[in-house]
Amino acid sequence: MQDSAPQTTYRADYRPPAFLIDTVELDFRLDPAATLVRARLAFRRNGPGPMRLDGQGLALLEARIDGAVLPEARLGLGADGSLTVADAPDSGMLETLVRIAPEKNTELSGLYTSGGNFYTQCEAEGFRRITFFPDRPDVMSRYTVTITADRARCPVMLSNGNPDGSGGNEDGTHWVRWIDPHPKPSYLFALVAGDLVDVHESFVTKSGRQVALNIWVRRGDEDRCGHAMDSLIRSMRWDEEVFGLEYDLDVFNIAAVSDFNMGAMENKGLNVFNTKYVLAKPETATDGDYQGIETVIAHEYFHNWTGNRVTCRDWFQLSLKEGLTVFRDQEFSADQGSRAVKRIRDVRGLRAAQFPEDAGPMAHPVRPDSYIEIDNFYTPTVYQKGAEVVRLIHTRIGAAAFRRGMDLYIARCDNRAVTIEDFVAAMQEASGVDLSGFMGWYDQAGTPELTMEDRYEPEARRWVLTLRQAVPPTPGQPDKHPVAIPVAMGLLDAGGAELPTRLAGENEAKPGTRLLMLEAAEQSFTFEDVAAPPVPSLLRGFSAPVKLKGVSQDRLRFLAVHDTDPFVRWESGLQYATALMLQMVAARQRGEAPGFDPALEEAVRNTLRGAEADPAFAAEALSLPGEGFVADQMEVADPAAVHAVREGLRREIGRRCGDVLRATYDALAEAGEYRVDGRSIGRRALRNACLAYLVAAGETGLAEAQYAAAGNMTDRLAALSLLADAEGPAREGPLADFHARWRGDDLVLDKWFSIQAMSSRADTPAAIRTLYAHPDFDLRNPNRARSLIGAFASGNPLHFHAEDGEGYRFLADAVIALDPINGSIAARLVGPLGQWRRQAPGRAALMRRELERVLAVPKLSKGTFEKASKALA
Ligand code: B3K
Ligand code: ZN
Repeated sequence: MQDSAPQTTYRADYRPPAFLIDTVELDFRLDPAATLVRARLAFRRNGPGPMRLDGQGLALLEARIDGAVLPEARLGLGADGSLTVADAPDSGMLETLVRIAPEKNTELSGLYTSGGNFYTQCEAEGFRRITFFPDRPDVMSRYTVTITADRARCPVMLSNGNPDGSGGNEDGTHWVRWIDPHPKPSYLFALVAGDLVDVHESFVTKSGRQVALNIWVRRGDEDRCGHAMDSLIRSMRWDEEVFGLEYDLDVFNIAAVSDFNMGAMENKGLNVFNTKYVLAKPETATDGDYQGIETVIAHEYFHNWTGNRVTCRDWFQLSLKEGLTVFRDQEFSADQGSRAVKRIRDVRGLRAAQFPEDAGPMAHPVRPDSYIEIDNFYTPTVYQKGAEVVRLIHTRIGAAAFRRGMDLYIARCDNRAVTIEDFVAAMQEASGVDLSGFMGWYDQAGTPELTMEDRYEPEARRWVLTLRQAVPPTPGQPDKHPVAIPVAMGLLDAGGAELPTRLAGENEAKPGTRLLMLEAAEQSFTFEDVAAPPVPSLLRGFSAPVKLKGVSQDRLRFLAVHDTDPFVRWESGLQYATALMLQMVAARQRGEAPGFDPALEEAVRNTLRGAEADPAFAAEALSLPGEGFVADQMEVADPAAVHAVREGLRREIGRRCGDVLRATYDALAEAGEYRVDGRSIGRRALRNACLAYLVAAGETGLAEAQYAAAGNMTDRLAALSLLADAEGPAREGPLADFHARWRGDDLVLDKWFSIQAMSSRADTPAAIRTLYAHPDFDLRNPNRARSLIGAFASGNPLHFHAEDGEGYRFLADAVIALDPINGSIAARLVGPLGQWRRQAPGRAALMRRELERVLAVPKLSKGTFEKASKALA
């Protein structure tokens, strides 16, 4: 239980800061146990109110204004760690000296040590753990940073901006100075120091600026930086070409660290990355890892303009930078390879994480109204749904107007901390399109449901489509209003050919996909000159993040084969299979043995026949809907039944299509040099999809052989994850081999933990406990904690939802142990217990009990308190 109820912050309470800080001079004397931080802040009054500086866990040694020591009577230290200075003048220089202990910082927020080196993480509110400061994004300042440390311990010392001198001292220390010419909020401050080596390149911007690119890693990791560097260079070029945005400093540094709470951080000129999103070579990284690196490198780089140069007024506007930057990294990746496959993967991710969030206890708008702990709002809703909303605007106004809107947004908002309204206003002005109907997407939580109905009028040769929308109620938002939904669509004739379309009132028919705008709760669209009943293809490219209802199984089957839009082809197959699986689950629950739908066999054969053209697409089309996705469609989830049905289908497909699966598997055997390009990745994905079906049908030996022969991590891991479900030596041998081979490599060892955590074997609940006690398990390392606890709770619905509640108990035990070490990670991991409303009463009661047990812990972190209490509410 909390000592006092944590405070809620409301968006409506925003007030401009009482003081601005124009320049910041920071002076660090680094020491793991006792680092001294001297700060000189040039302040200036901006509005009413006292001078209040945020702080957390800082030992204040000295405070002066304009050189004069401030007596204790003028210094108010708040219970939250903040500092209030009484009778501050309207402008002046505030100087403080504080002491902090980086080596004791297990939260990994503020300044901390990892492997003996120093790193910072300041977003959202970590800078206050380094020095006293108005730690809010609307205070933008120019920073000069001087770092002094032992020369042997910290040969490399980095901060934001450009280097501005260095030198030695007689006591064995040395110093460096960094000046960042661009004003920035405190959350973008960074410092990295230690024994690091760099991999470097240079880049010439389109206007001719020479930029030194460095990736800083620990000695020995230099051979794993090539893909990150290549991705960085491609991102820099792409942003110039597509958005006209150029890099604005002389150096761009990336430092990789293995203890890191998230993926990466976009600090100005000094990105700090989780090693997971930097280090890769074929033997250690999967194709998925390579793609993750490309995405995250691009994302952080793109923040330089969307986030850093133009930043957020307050944290409620977080999606202003995150949604827009995810949209930009999605577009970048789409341009690197297959746009359709990229879209499919993004939609898969959205449905796996964001749709459930939007339907659960933590549902919140893309722009939330309140929070207890802002760290809890770095969510799939703010990121992925936020990107979808930017995409809606892009779809509505078109690429050219969107680019004009971006130009206007940046010109107008450069070096400012702004709001989502500023972004939408720029798009509206540049396009001349009224975008007010899109604001509901930012302010309402919940996934809209779109229902379709149609009728054909033969005499009038007319086809009428009626679309209805409804946004379900979410916590704190019982009533919703309609939003603007762009529906990209087309019509097919009975033979599958695309028809030109003419809406009533239009003069001539248009070929191909067109955009319908649904802006009311219900709207009908009348199409003229339609010779025969057409088959509609709706939401092409997933033109809006909604749930589409009312499409018959017959139409889905037809669209899965014939639609001209690859997304709808994939989607129709997925929806068809989902409906089928739900029927099979229902049959099973009635005690009937569900039959096999021959359409699935036909679909698999059909997919494999055309696979050569786009193997990555074929791999997507082959994979059955995930267990979580199917369970999400049920009123009351039944994870065990869903698992049984899905496994049964996989086995049956493997048996019936064994001939073509095997032929494809053999034909795709890697020949020649291993490559990480789109086509090679697609071929491996397809081959491993075939392998999974073949193993489901009993061909375990194939996976054993692949494991033993694999020359790259993608194939090795694909085989191992199948073997992890097997019985006896087929499993134990490879798992032991994998551990022995990679025990010195943290990122690879994470995979070893995850694979076992996600196994469907009956002994997994016991195995989880054993792994938790394994000498290689370390709760303090976020990647390791996620690799076991997160992989189990989010990636193993069968065992997480075990009837006896053991899965829930394990998660709660882990969260309780982790909370005092790293509350931010504990809060992230507790989430799955919030799904209790959709479980049967017995399981729901067990889940609630574990949430109550978490909440009863003394001194629970704010973040875990918020997640657990909202989950129970
Ligand atoms: N902006 C950071 C995320 C910070 C998370 C703080 N809890 C990474 C990103 O979105 O690019
Ligand atoms: Zn981001």
